[in-house]
Amino acid sequence: MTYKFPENFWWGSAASGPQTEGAADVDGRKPSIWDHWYDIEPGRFFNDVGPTNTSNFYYQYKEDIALMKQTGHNSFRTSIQWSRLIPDGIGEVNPKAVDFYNRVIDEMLANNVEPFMNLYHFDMPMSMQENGGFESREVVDAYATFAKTCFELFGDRVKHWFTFNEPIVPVEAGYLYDMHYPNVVDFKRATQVAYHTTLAHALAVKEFHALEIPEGQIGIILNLTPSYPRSQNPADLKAAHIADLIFNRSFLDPVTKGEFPADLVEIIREHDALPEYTEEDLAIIKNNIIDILGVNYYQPRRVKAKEYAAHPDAPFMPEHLFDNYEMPYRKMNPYRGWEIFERAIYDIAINLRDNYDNIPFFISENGMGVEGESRYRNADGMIEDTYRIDFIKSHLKWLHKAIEEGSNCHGYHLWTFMDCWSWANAYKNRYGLVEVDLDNDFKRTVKASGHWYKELSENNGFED
Ligand code: BGP
Repeated sequence: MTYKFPENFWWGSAASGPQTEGAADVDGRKPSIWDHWYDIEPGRFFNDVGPTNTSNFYYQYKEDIALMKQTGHNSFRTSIQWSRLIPDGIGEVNPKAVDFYNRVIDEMLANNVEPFMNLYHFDMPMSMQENGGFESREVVDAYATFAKTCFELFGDRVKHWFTFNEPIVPVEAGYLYDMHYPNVVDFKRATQVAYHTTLAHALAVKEFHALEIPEGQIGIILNLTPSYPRSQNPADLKAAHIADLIFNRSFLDPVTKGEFPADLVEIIREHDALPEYTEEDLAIIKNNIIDILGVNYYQPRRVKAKEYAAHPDAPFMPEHLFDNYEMPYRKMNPYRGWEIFERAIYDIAINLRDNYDNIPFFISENGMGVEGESRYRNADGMIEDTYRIDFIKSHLKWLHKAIEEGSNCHGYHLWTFMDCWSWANAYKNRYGLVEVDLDNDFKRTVKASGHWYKELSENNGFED
């Protein structure tokens, strides 16, 4: 069968500044929370590999953009590092950073790779974290100023902007589950960070729309992970509904409809965790909704009713209201420990069609991280990652079906273009269309998936 996608479909990939640029301490950049955390707790990172050098994009961007073209990209997302552009978080703009991002953007445009720019990918400048991070209302304003600075500097050439990548992740990883710095475990502080992130987003949208950039669009990138109930038993359905409210609709509703779901607010109130807010700020959220949505999808969430009550002395967690559920015989990516469930991409698209006014969206991340890929190297030195090609195809089939049924999807970006540094997992799992050899001066080699991706993009689809 032939799977053809709509005209001008975006084929490309996503990455982020902190995961690819390297050059962490040159040309005026100052530390983000990642540099600081690595300094104080290097053992928290796989094989003790930190964020200082990542994949050397800062120096090799020209070669990389040529490889983007070679692998069929018509678009590519990365992020501007706040800690590079405004090293102290507020105040002076770093001219060397402006020069670097200008060169990257111009090189992409010269190669017909459209730049999609994100403004925050888990990377709070350390100076801002010291002022309270997103618990602080002042840091919210500092972020809005940073966003406005970016639109003014680069908005003449960058048309697709995103305020945050997966804003729920710093909330859950940094303020609930002890997975990211600042390793706080506190539901109330987590809701304050989530609320302030939504407000920071809305202020950036407001600044963007005020500038009236021709053909400009602004959005946010959310990891929408459907919550599937174990069964149709009302207790399981309720558990899934709660998980959906906390992990999806907490951001999806305010950014598309301007309001937080009433039953989510109720849950937060019941657990005495309402954030501090003002009516003026709620009005900013209400009046500044997005033009386009990016959807990251990796794995489904499966949920069942709670089996046992939580320990009365344990800090409150969302999981006190539901249990995660392991479906028997689920298909797994064992390296990342994530279930592979392709149909969810269709369910997300149909949910956006039916419950979110069919908002324009694209798949902004989807991908498969695999450990030890060099064992798949062939005699010519190329990694034959057929599992990655199969993974992409099987997701695209479901996306295609959703588009045929009227969902408003404009593109597909893989995570990621070249192997990159993945936070605490460092270089454990590789996701790239292009291999990066860390033992050989960051040498780049296109994988089988990279060659296949070019055909996919040229044909605007594939046969299977
Ligand atoms: C997403 C992030 C990316 C990337 C990806 C892969 O959640 O937006 O930055 O890291 O996941 O996941 P991981 O790095 O955890 O393997």
